[in-house]
Amino acid sequence: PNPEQGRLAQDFVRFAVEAGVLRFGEFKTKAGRLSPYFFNAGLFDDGDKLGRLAEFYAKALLASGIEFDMVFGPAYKGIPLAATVAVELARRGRNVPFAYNRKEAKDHGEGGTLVGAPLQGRVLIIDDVMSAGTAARESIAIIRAAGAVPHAVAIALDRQEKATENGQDVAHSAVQYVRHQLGMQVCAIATLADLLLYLSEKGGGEMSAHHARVLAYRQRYGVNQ
Ligand code: OMP
Repeated sequence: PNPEQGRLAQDFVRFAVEAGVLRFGEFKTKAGRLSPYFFNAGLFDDGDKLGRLAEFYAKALLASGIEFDMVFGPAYKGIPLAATVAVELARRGRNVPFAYNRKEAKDHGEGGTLVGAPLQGRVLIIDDVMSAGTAARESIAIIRAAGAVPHAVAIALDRQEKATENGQDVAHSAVQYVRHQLGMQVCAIATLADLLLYLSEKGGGEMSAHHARVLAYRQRYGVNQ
């Protein structure tokens, strides 16, 4: 990662901690792990925070050089993310079509489960966090079924932990799987490594304690980068 991306990642971790979106304590993850930290993107809960979040995604995406023809927001949490990032990209001179899915098919009106621009070309999925990779698989299936190409994924946080397959831990992370097995590009604003760097640089009693716990968690569930 270049210095500019490293700085953006540190700014983002600080923003997420100060906004109370990234918290420390004891949390159960979707995969059933007991985590000393949790990133809850639903807590970007006012216009200012959502706008700043979208700015981080747009900056990270533009710096990554990843090419894409449109953005897709997976229901539910990806929808406001993709919408606000599409607005921010347009503001920065990169106006692209936007679409999202419903979780339930509608049997009247416009029908179907897809809303917005038709899914076509190289699609960028915008989501919050990737841990074990369950959510990403669903979006990929939707995009393929529509005849478009699932080309890239943008997330706020890559937890860099072992994916699970049939309930078993495997050696690679979900992001590594998406990159190497599916051949897609992944842009993460920040990673677990960025969070550890932030905690170690902050130092002090409380932050050192968080750092130790997050490090222990990485030793147990983390992957080699
Ligand atoms: P996967 O779908 O297994 O990759 O897990 C990602 C999902 O886990 C997110 O969309 C959230 O629902 C949830 N999650 C977080 O939001 N933040 C975290 O820090 C950790 C998780 C998680 O449960 O792993």
